[in-house]
Amino acid sequence: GRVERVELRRIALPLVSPFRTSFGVERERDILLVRVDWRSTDGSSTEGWGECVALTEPTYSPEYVDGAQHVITEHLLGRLLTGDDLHASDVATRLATLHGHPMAKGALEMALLDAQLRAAGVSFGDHIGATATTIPSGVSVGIHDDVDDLLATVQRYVDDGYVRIKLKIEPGADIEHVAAVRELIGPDMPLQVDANTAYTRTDGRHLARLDEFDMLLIEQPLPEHDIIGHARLADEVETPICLDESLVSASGTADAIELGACEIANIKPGRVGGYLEAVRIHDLCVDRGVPVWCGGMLETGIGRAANAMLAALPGFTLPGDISASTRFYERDIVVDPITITDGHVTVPRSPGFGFEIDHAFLDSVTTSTATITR
Ligand code: OSB
Ligand code: MG
Repeated sequence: GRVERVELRRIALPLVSPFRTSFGVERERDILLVRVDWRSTDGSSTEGWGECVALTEPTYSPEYVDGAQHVITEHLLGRLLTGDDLHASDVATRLATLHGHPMAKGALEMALLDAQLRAAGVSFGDHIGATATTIPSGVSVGIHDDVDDLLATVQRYVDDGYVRIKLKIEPGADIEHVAAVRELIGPDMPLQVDANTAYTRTDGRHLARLDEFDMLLIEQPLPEHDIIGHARLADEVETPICLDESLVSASGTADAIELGACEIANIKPGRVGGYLEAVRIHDLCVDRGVPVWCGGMLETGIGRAANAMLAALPGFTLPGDISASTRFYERDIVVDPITITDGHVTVPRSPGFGFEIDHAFLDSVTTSTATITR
């Protein structure tokens, strides 16, 4: 089959409340969506959608949404709009001589996968052998200046039914915040923290003070390239060290595990170049006995549905950051947004990534549309 037409759509979705991490504050999500029209060899045409998880600024990783759109338009698409036999599983290989840009590449692969799986009438979950029908839902809680405000926010999420709390932390907003939240939620509720690279190698003793709060993991305490630093921290701190930003490929993940830097893995498809590489990382982590969970990037219903299918693989033994769409957005661009019931998300089952676009609402939040035809 071949890609006949690609639409790059930018949308703006206001967040229900500001989301603060150690790298900045998000108030509105500026998202790039990719729509492909894929024509199979039998002549039928199917539309597929991908979501690029790049943020507005290069704060989480080097990618940012304008840059992603530029590299897709000027460098990536040309390599996909040629020939008559393009399959989603070829996208990474076709783009391999272009360095970096995993989020941009992943969005293209996702759109193609969605189209081809819809054409075949197969869900992505079935395609990869995912088995769970529901998955436990965790929530990522931004940094709050005021501990009482933080406790009020956490209490709301507990009341909503979330089964695991993840607190964003940074130096100055860590030990006291974790202690207060642990006290609020009690000893049995799963709790973890995410530093988004805010600490340094010399913070081992400080971070070891978190051990008494019996948390699942500490996510990405050190800068992304500091694998050895994370390995040393894993020796100094009892709480398992989990990597997010550091893991950008399957081979790099295998190396980080071998070096003792990655006791738990956060898998984010966009960060690693797409859902197919995400499955490979899942498989190698299962092979090495490393628990995995699915991270999030404030996705719309497109990415949320896809993440839910991925997280239904058997190696995803820890609750992920797949919360209800209403955690971030008043209204979603899909017809049947992700919700939580008894703390769980129902895994979509329909073909492709299992969402349906709410076209009228999508149009109303669209800020620009560009079309590329071959
Ligand atoms: O580090 O996991 C992260 C959001 C944007 C960028 C990085 C991260 C996050 C989150 C939110 O923690 C996860 C979500 O989508 O719920
Ligand atoms: Mg993280």
